[in-house]
Amino acid sequence: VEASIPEPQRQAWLKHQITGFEDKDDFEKQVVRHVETTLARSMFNCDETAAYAATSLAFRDRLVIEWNRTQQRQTFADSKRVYYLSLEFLMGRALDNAMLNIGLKDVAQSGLSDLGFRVEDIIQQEHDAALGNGGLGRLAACFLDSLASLNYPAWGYGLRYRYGIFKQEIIDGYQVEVPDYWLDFNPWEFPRHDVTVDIQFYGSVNKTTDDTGKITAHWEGGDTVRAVAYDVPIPGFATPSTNNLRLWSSKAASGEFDFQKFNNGDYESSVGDQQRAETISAVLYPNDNLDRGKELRLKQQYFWVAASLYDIVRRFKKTKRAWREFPDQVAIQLNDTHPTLAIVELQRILIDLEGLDWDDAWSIVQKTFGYTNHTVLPEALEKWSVGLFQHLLPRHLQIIYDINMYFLQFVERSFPQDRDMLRRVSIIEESQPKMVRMAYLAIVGSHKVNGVAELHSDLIRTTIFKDFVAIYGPDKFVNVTNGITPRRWLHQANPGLSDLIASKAGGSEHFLKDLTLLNKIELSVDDPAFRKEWAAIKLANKTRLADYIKATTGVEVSPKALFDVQVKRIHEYKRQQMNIFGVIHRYLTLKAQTPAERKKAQPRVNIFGGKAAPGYWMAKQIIHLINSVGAVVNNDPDIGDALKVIFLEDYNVSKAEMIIPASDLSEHISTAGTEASGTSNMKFVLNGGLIIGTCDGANIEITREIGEENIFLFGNLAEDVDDLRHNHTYGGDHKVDASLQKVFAAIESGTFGSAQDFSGMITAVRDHGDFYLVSDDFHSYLETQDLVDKVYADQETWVTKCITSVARMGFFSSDRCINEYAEEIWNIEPLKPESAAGISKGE
Ligand code: 9GP
Repeated sequence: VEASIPEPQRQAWLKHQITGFEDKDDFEKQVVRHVETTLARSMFNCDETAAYAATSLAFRDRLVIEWNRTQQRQTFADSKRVYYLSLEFLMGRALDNAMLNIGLKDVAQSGLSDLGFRVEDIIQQEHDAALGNGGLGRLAACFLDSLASLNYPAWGYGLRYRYGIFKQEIIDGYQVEVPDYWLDFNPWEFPRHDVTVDIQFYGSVNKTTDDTGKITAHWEGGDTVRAVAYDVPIPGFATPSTNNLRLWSSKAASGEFDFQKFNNGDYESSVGDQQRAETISAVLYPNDNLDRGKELRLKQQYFWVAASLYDIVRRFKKTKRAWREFPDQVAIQLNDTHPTLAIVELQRILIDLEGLDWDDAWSIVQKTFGYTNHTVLPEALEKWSVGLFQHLLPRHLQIIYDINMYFLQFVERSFPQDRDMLRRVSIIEESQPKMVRMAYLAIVGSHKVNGVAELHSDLIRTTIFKDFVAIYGPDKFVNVTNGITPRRWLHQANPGLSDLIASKAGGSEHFLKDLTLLNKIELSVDDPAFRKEWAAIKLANKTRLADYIKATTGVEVSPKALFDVQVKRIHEYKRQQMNIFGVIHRYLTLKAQTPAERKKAQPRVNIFGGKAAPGYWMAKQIIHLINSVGAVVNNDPDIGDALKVIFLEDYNVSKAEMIIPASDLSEHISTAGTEASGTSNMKFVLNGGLIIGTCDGANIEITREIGEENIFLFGNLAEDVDDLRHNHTYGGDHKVDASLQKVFAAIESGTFGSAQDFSGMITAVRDHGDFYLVSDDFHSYLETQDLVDKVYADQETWVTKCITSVARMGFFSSDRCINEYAEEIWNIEPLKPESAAGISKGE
């Protein structure tokens, strides 16, 4: 029964409409109130943590008011919404973002100063919300920012992991994983203990036939786990629109604990059900671009999509529309294959629970879903064994078999007698054991499939999904090149540069909403005052990072050196190994020089950061080598400032906000054809750094936008990769470049500690086929790095390149990207705050 205030009493409610603080005085009042009442403290024991909590709560109050209004507006407008299903949302910190998006950071700054705090220190108190691994999760977070900023009616759905991605410590040069207790205090979420869904697992299927001969399946028995909603408000920039991110947490459906067992003295197992249930949302799987096929992961996926769909369907049913109108009201985007079960779950709801015919239901399903593919790496493409499915989700497996049967019959009609085609495209792989191919299921169940950069979209059309293009025609496969939110990645991360740009590009409210306005700064490229300020901002950002490096690693680096940065997940395909081999080559070259020659060399600081999946042995070896090289180089008196090698511990979103603005050169050097897009490449260029990169992912479009003369490209092309690999293994002509051999010799002679520790990295290149083509690209990598040194020596040219590049980065806003999704895939319209009127019917 919906609670609603009777008409005569509404006046009293309206009279007391709450508003958030508007000015400094109001803000201070709210902070003091929260310190004294919500936190039960006083000015005598208000430390920075308490001040952070109270400030967040003051901002949260404001957000919640707008958030309620936005939800009411959306419900009242009753227009189509998009639901973004992502197993990862790498949100980072919320307070700074809320201050800037609402536009009251200066109020907070002076208010906090009155109360005895510095806003920068308060912001630093917040723990990152690290519910993601890398680019995929951060993209989802940028999309939420754009959806709210552009006023789209949109919800995100994810899991509320009790432990996000692990915290990385470096001990004796090795990565050590430590749990991330991020939920200790989190003012940004609202538990909705009244919004729960019971989710079924295991059990069996019974079929019954009614008088008309209609067969209905009943999924019975098994276990039930309860999903509890936690809502996170997502503020738009310079708009009151505040969207919702709903994260599900698991708990036992059967109550807190088994009283019977407890009374019998069996204390441990009395809480067993509760613990088992909570395990589902306990941890984020720490793999980036790797699928391991674990049962708990499949459980997480079903738990999350079933709860989300229940919620979406419940909301739709309140509108009392006919089912066929579902796709006019609901668009669901699958962020990678992780939520693909949603396709099966919706079909199950429609046929088993709502009694629709298969065909009617399936047509609704296909019109509702869109699928984004984020990788072509085979090890990242999800497959689940049929046996596991049968055990965990028996009814879903039956539906998958039916989906596959109808799909293969459809294929057979267009490609009669082409048995090999049927085998190739079947959702069920006829292997031992049989596997369900989730990407194929996602394609078959969606009306659009998109890649995330032009090269990647071309590759999926011509390689992994080629047969599906032949089956469905080319229109189903589209490209939407990724983007980043300039609010976090420029305005928040680099306020100095943001303000300078704003002074030329029509003010921050304008250019941060329409990033193409960046092109206005190209007019100032020759303006000496502008250039001077530009360089000063970069130097200040580098100095800040240098201080941080000194404080955390003890190594002193000169802000005048060229800062060369590679921060991202550690992965062989991203080729941090090639980077560190290049650093070793530089070290050996410097060592062979006279002191006078060394003095002339361009000083560099090579900065690395990134986590290795705990079970990824080679990635951990790469981290160890970087640290071992650093230990030698940084302490070699011959070298001094000419070269420093730094590994920054525990790379995450808030550290990225500090590191990226301080970069002169960043490395995006994946083997061509392996990095679907990359998004940090966009962040670095937007912050006035140049990039060295391969012709891969979005590097190609960045080059197209900023001009070839402003990027350092090198290496083999994607189209040549297969042949090169083939030749390595079968051609007998795999020669390792002479300078790389010298690098290997130095490692093997023990220059950086026990050679054995790094033998895997060397043999992978020299003896095991060099799958990632390090040896093939090494020479042109070194040449290009030499070119970087030369160009950097001429600071005037360098600064011109940086300014010009930033001016041309407008295309890479996630706003552009979201507008493309809205138009080409979701068919949704923004809902501007002014257009709404009326009172809510309740969400
Ligand atoms: O590896 C891609 C990365 O290139 C891309 O930028 C990101 C967002 O589209 O997705 C990553 N893919 C995955 O993490 C797994 O598919």
